[in-house]
Amino acid sequence: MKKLGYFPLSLIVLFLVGCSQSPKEVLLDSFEGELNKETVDFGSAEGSSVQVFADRDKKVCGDQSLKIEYNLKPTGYMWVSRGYNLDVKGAAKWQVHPKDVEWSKYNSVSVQMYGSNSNGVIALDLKDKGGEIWRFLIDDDFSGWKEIICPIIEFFPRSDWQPDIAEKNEILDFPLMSFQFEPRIFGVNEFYFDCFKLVNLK
Ligand SMILES: [Ca+2]
Repeated sequence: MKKLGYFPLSLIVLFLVGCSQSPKEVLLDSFEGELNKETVDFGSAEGSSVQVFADRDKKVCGDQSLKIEYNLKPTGYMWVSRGYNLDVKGAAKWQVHPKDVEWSKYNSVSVQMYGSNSNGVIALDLKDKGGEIWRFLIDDDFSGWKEIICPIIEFFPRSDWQPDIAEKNEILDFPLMSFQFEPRIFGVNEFYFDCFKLVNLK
């Protein structure tokens, strides 16, 4: 009889382990290692320019952050992307592969941004499973590091441009495959980003 008593207990333990909660957040990209044209997908319209660097002085997660230096003309555009299915295959450097993320457990994206208090905006885009691009606008109204939390529900499909091959269904299809930053502040400027995470805001 005594031995039988252990059986339900072990079942309870198994049940508790099986129901253990997902991590509160998932660090997708800390921008560690080499950051260059082999590991970051970036570029600009003709006449504008953008460069990327690893910055070891300004950082929040790990040893370095992603520094973006650019010169944006009023008619120009740029992008700085990391993730999967991009033209630059080496930009697939997330710390977790998209297919291994429990996307339904998280409702927001979080990124550390080093602001320049320009009162302009930086677009943060997510590219979904079908290649459709979803946008969130970050106000650059602060100086120094700040955690920007972007509820996924507040991203909207870009109406100004989508890739030709995108499945433009206006449904955010998981898994997300890449993200990109596009400062919309003209002239010469620089920004730093670090700690690109998935989080769950209550
Ligand atoms: Ca980092």
